[in-house]
Amino acid sequence: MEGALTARDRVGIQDFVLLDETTEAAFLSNLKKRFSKDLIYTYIGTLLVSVNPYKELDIYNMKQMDLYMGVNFFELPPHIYALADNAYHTMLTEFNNHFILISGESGAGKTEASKKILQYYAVSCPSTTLLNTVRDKMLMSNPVLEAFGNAKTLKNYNSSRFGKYMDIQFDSQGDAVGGHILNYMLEKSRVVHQNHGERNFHIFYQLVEGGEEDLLHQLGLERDCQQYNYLTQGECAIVSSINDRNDWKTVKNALQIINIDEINTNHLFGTVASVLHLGNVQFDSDSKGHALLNSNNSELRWLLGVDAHRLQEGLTYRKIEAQKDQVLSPFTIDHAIYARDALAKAIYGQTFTWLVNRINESIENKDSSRKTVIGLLDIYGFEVFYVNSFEQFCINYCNEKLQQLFIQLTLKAEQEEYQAEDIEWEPVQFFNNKIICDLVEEKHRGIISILDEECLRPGDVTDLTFLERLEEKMGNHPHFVTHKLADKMTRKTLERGDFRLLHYAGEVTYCVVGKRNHNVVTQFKSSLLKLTEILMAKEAWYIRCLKSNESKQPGQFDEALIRHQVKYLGLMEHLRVRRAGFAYRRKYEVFLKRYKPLCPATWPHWRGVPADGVEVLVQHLGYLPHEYKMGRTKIFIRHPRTLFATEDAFEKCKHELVKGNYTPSIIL
Ligand code: AD9
Ligand code: MG
Repeated sequence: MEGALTARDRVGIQDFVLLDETTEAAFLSNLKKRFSKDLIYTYIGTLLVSVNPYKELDIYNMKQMDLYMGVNFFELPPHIYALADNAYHTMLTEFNNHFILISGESGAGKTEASKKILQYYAVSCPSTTLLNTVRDKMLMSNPVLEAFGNAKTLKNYNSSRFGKYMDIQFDSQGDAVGGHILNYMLEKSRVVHQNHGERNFHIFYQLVEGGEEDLLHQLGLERDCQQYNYLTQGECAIVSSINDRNDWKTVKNALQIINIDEINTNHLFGTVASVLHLGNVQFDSDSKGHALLNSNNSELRWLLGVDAHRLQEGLTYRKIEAQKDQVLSPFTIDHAIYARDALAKAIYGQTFTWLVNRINESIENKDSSRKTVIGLLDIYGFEVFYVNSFEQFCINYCNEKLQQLFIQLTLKAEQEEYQAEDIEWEPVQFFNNKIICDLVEEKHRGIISILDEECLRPGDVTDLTFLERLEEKMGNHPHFVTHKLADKMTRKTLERGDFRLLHYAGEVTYCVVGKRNHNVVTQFKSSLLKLTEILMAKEAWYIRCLKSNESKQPGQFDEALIRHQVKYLGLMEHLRVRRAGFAYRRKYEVFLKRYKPLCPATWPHWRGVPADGVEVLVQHLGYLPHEYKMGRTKIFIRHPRTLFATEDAFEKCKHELVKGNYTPSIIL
């Protein structure tokens, strides 16, 4: 009977912490119930779980933003705006730095989530005309970076092929006054090669499809993607759900807003066009097997600003320094193609870096006054393809690192803190993926170190000798499988030239052929290390994005797929820790300093030790014994509602204090 149904029956539970039982089945059933009502957000305490609806929902408008502004977290249904607002207000109250870690596999909704948060801050923070300009620039950096850094993959039609960490800077009034972007390893190989069903970076198609007639003429381009080798390998240059022409207009407009002038814009598109022309450069072979530029090649004249003769030489000869002389050694066709593609990748990579630098200049705040930041981390998600190469190895390693950070900051740190504070605690078991991070990155022993050693070792080093070294050193590792062991362990065969890693999120078979790009991976490792340090110095908020189905269909809840993600993201363990634990903790000194006006015994001064003052204060406020625990240095509050009620009382009292007619009394 519909009438007898409670809200809980109809729309499920808004916070998993309040579920009757913490089983996976109950978790999934709640998620499914909510998803069927288009309720894609659910909390686990202050962590937000989001399920990709694959359809536009009317929940991201101004009205909704207004609704969530300045409202306590649990007073309204779960929403990404609530999390953004809570992070913002905590930052203002405590004047410290925060970051929002958005994770989930490819296509789960991370980039969409990060855009929603940025939009929320752009609208909700106080504004002036000057600040509006900064905000517009920050917002407009998105379409530009997506055009140059995102592409259609089999997993996601707008897949981020670079990692992005963006700091939004706020002044002490809470105004968003500037920002800074760090970018991580762009998947440059896509410029020259795309798998079947995938595309190159969006900007190429946008330029060819949307570029104005005279611009195309000036750049020597035809309005036909099929003419360009670098655009046709995936055999899907035109995709019905991607509107390259409209996106071109958006990007052009965005470039103007972020102050890239006409000259630089022309150079930028000239470079993009050069890459397309370069991809069409063909080679013939002379009688000795040396590469020659194909006589039909008219492409070189379009490679802007470069002397055609020198370029031709560079693509067909290697320059060897012999004592004081330079000797030119001719390339074979294969070498020439390799050189051409390497040049195209380098040009595109440099262009992307230039673009990020220009965006940073345009959103930078030069004022030296102290600011606090909220960092948004949106990195390429875990992915498994039919063929997985060096790029997937780096992307999946990056996801291991973020999972490790999550574990360290939540499951591990949380439990260690209870121990350190002498809070009684029943430990929760969880899978710690440190073992996989170590397998990849450990000094002298990890895969990256072995790759480094192999690349520097003199003698006949090949992809297969690298694989042999891996087998020799890693053969017994529980998360590493070579073709020798494959049958025994997983009953799935491996090709010679492949190895398999058992990642936290699933098995991935990597092909080592052509891989040994040790400088890039070593740099990537150290940039991830730096990123971890940046994040560890801030207070964390989490959004865990779940992919609802593989076919990108609205309304489809693929239970097996979602169960798998819930498992590897550690959501059940997180729930157990949250449920048994305490949502908030504050140092006694900090808690007392803020809330002492709420109690006559602590206001205006408490003369004893802070812990006793806090005890007197919370007794006065009527906290029940199960709602809090007193640790060695901190008070632990079980549910955020208790803290929010205290905070509301404080706000009221602040108001009265300002009016000068306040006497501390029981408020809760
Ligand atoms: V990847 O690791 O960059 O390949 P993401 O970033 O996790 O991946 P993305 O945010 O790009 O995925 O989302 C994929 C697609 O799902 C989007 O293009 C939308 O079509 C769809 N999506 C994601 N989130 C939402 C949402 N909140 N509402 C509606 C959404 N559609
Ligand atoms: Mg993305």
